[in-house]
Amino acid sequence: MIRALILAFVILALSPPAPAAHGDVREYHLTIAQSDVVINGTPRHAMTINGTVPGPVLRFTLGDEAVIHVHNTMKESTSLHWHGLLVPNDQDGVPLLTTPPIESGTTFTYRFPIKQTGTYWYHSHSGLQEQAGIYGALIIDEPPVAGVVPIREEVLLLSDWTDENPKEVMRALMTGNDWYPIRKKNFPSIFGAIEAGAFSEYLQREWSRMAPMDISDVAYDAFLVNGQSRINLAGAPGEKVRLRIINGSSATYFFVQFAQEKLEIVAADGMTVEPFSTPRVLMGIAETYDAIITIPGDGAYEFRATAQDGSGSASAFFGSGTVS
Ligand SMILES: [Cu+2]
Repeated sequence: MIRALILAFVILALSPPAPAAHGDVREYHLTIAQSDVVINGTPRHAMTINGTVPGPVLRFTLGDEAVIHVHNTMKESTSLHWHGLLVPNDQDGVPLLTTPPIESGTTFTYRFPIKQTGTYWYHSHSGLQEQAGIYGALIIDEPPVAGVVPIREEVLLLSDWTDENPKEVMRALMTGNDWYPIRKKNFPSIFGAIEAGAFSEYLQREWSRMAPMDISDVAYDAFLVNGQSRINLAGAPGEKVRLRIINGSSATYFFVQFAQEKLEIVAADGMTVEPFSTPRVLMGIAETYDAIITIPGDGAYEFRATAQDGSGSASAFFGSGTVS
């Protein structure tokens, strides 16, 4: 009896530990600063994460423990909010509501378990800092399956850029003047309205004090994909690529499309959906879509995100050579 117990004990002691049910601790260091970034060839003043706009892609696997150290080198307080993630309330990053603000010159460490998969993003939840550049993609993978090689992926983070101080943008919007419509050249003329037989509609709108064209209120200086208006990515004829598209803009809905091809939508806001094909998608602010594209042939094929009001676009070209 005792010998059997000792034997059982020895076997237990020698057997390898069972694989952990949960993954690794994934640690990131993010430094938030006020610095210049080059957008479309021009240096512009921004708020950056690790020196760039957008910040780095944070990548996790289901079951990981996220440990994210945020160092604030700015003169003002900041925060990071994990958009769409299920996290403990005190890690949600909404200052003065769930998490204390990260004061100037201090570090805060966010710590939460990764309990879901899919395409998400993170952004400052302090004042108007998100408009100034504090945002990035956050991607969570399924644990790898033996023998399954996932297709290539590209994260496409869309955003809108203004050279104005975001506080000035807010001030212009609050005064209800026509500064942005004039800049976008969609300011209606009273004579044009009379000519079109729409004088009463013109007066009605004037009375309501609404902006003349209400699709988008701000005139932006650029629309961006991964921080530039035009980027080039690899692509081979026949290759399938999974796009993780994120609308990280402040005030812009985007129509997204891929050359003359269809997008096969496989996930929305991080959740897998029954796949369907569509020529284009209108993405609201903060929405994410996963779309599979097939590069049709030789040459460069354009993924384009067009601002809903038609005032500009951002493009990612897949493949090289002649644009098809
Ligand atoms: Cu958000």
